[in-house]
Amino acid sequence: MTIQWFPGHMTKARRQIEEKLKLIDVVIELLDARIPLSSRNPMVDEILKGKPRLVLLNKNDLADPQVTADWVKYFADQGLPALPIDAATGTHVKEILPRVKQLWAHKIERQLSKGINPRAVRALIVGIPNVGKSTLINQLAGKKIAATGDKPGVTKGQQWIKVGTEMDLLDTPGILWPKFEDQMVGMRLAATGAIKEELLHLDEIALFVVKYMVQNYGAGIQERFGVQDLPEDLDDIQEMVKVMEAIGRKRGAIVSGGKVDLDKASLIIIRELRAGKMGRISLERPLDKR
Ligand SMILES: Nc1nc2c(ncn2[C@@H]2O[C@H](COP(=O)(O)OP(=O)(O)O)[C@@H](O)[C@H]2O)c(=O)[nH]1
Ligand SMILES: [Mg+2]
Repeated sequence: MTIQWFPGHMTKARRQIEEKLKLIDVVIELLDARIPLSSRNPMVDEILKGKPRLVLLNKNDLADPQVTADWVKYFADQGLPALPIDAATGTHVKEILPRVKQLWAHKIERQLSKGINPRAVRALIVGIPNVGKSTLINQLAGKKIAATGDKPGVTKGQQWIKVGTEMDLLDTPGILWPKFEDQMVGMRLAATGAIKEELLHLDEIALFVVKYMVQNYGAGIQERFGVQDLPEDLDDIQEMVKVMEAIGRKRGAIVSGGKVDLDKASLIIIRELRAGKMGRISLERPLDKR
């Protein structure tokens, strides 16, 4: 992930998506199931201007299934259908086409009633960097990948990928920027690997992860790292650092003199989280304070 977002880049990204929107019927908004709102572009409603939209909660293999179910309900309550998927393995990817068709069914019916042969529904994937857009495009393309080349009315350079006979997917996604002004959003993005960790201190990110885990997945920490007592006061940083030290000790992150190397411990915590080794963990809930 190399994009550094400056206001000029945002304007350009927005313009590029608006160009693509002219060509398409349905938008597929890709979010990270572990942090759906933090991985969402703050202006997405404004940019998409009421296009029919399917929300996909990707990387659901790493997210807490119960929390993901809460998010599906959260989006449904706002009138947005949402579907959890794993683009990497293709789990539930087959359900995307029927959902997209549902969103376009009214148009197809109208065309049929006028005696017009309906064309394939045209879709575009949008999302922030690293959310899995390319992985999903490849997964949807599968072996049936068939770039149809320059169709009339298609912007130069854009190609359509045929997903069966009923959906055409634009081969390049719309890239959106996240809402990093908010410090908690930045933490969640860094913890999941959506933004470069060099932008934040590793120990700060690890501290955030440990605090969230103590709050929501305490038993997991106790089992995996053999930490006996967990702090009751979530704002007691010294106690949280002790948990980090216990994890570091368990993983052998020791410097000479037997002290725990907190940087190393932080890296271990973040790596294990991202690899799903601590279990399926969500770092954002619909009811979290924002
Ligand atoms: N665990 C997991 N990893 C995924 C999934 N989808 C994508 N990834 C990984 O996320 C990273 C970014 O994916 P990519 O498709 O390049 O994101 P893009 O920047 O939005 O195009 C890659 O390492 C993918 O392998 C998923 O469903 N589960
Ligand atoms: Mg990509």
